Amino acid sequence: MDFSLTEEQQDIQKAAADIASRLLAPKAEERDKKSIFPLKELKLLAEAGLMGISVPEAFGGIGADSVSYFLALREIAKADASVAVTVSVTNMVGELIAEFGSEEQKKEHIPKLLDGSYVCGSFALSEPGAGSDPSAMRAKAEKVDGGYRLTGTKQWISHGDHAGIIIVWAQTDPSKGVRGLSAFLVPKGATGLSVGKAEDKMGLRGSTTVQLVFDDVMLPASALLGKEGQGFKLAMMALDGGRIGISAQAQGIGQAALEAAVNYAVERKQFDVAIIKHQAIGNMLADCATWLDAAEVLALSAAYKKSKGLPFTKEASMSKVFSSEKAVAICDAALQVHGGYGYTKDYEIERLYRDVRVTKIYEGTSEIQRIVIGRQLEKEATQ
Ligand code: COS
Repeated sequence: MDFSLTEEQQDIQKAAADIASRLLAPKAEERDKKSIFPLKELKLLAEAGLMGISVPEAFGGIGADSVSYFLALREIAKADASVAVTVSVTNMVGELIAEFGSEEQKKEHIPKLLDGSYVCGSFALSEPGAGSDPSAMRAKAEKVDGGYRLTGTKQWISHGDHAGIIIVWAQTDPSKGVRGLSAFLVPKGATGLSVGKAEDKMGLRGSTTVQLVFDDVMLPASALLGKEGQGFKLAMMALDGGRIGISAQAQGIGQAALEAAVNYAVERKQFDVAIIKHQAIGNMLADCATWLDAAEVLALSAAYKKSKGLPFTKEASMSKVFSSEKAVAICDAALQVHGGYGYTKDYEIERLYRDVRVTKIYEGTSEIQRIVIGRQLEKEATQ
């Protein structure tokens, strides 16, 4: 595999880094402290074309490859992980509609997702009793005259209260388990849709996470995304790509943590020398830098395969589990390097430490990623 970046990939990374450092980083701390959703910032990102980086140009996206997407998202996450989660999910929603939507669905929704009119898109798969196991899903979409009646409750929905369009998964044939799931496009403000509990989260406090309640929401037949019963595959395919996004997010947070720790360690003196000269600290930072480089290689491998249309399920899960677990370890080490100061809200590392933790949980826990990787190994050995 050739790891050199094309001119386009470098340009997109530079543009994202520039926007992230100018427009996102300066107020990331304030958004975290006051739990401010980044409405203004998302609009600016949409204007810069960064809400649909890998959505095909034919639908108004940049049409960049997954490597560019990974690089840009990592820059955004480095500045503010709360913004990155919204960019990542919106890109995932745009890609899914571009790949499986009807012509009308594409024309109707993708431009509004990308130009900021929808603010963002949401992905409503999880439920109070169905997180890692989508087969336990209770939401159902019953066929009625002219369409479907949707009922159920979705949980842990990133920015579900702001999204102009939500992809909602529901059972259309409960007797078939995951093979009876279907996906629907539900617009914000649909009659019967309400926003329930907003989670009071440990991190990513500049982003909202809500419950969505669907109480007899009537959907036209044209709201079905893909075919009936295809919902689980759509979700799994989207999550494969989404996991590259979470790798980017984890690595961006990890990079910010390492930079903060190195800067602190060269400034802070104890026993008459900068603490980076103490081997215990230098070694910790060395491990962090090594993990970040290794995580990058895994993510580039997954993104490269996705761009080339090659299978990348295993690589995406490897990248997600490694990036998130190492990023959590990096933030822990970086906080340790800051000593008591790192435990206060005066230093950025305190926010990074909180923000990073969820990367081991959402879009498939570390435990689920290992299941996926194990199954792929079995498949490779037996096919
Ligand atoms: N891409 C395309 N299709 C896939 C797929 C993928 N990555 N993974 C599974 N499928 C297909 C299978 O090929 C199978 O197709 P057939 O019906 O043609 O046989 C079907 O989906 C069912 O697959 P499988 O039997 O593997 O389903 P399981 O219920 O055993 O799935 C795991 C198990 C753990 C892989 C799945 O439930 C999972 O990923 N769970 C985590 C969900 C998650 O990430 N939740 C967080 C929500 S978003 S914050």
